[in-house]
Amino acid sequence: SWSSDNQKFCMREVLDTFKLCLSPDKEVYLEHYVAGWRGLVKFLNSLGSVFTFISKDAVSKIQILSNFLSGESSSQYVTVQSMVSYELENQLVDVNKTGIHPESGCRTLLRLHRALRWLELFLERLRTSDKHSKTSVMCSEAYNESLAQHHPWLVRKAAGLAFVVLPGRTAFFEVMNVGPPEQVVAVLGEALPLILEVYQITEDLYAKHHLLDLP
Ligand code: 1PX
Repeated sequence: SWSSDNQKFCMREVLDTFKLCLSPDKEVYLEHYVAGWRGLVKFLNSLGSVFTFISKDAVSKIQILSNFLSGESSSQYVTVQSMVSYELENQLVDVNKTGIHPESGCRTLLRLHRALRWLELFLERLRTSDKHSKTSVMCSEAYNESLAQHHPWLVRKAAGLAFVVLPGRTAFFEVMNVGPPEQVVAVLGEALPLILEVYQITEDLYAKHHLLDLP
């Protein structure tokens, strides 16, 4: 996400990572999923320290999944599908909500999966916005429709305060570093269907295995 020549962040590269997530038979590669989030966190960090409490949580989840990816059972963590089968078959998931296995891959990925829904809603708003639209409004609408439903009051409050200081649309597009607004719109239009597909495949998989409300 940081191009080597000028060391500037580029959102196009991050969004491309999500395209790499889908295997030919529509499984979701965990490695690219995690890499996509890593890129998004870099972007978030470049927006300022107000967002640190958000990026810290994302980083800790990325770290948990990275540890599985490079751990002794790494071959079980190639795709989200293989992770779910492996963790369920080996009773590594807190399905009975007894507090064991608080850091399973399944529950950790679920948090990022819910955040991916926020991302999709936010990017869709950005894509269809005009120069008078406010990023803070787009962001909080997307949040209220998705992640907020899983967060306690205090987190919602803190998130709301952070959204207020988001840069305006013009500055935001500049930080994305994909070119003029028309180019941003085109890049978003290309990436969104892929993000949506990754989201939907994960959602269906989790629904099938009754994993959508893992503690
Ligand atoms: C072109 C635009 C790109 C924007 C990229 C921004 C990347 C944002 C990354 C956000 C990742 C958030 C992950 C949150 C996971 C979560 O829900 N964690 C909670 C539950 O975890 P637990 O382990 O306790 O069950 C945790 O409580 C979260 C705490 C931190 C607050 C989360 C607020 C999320 C707001 C999401 C919107 C980010 C705003 C970015 C503005 C651009």
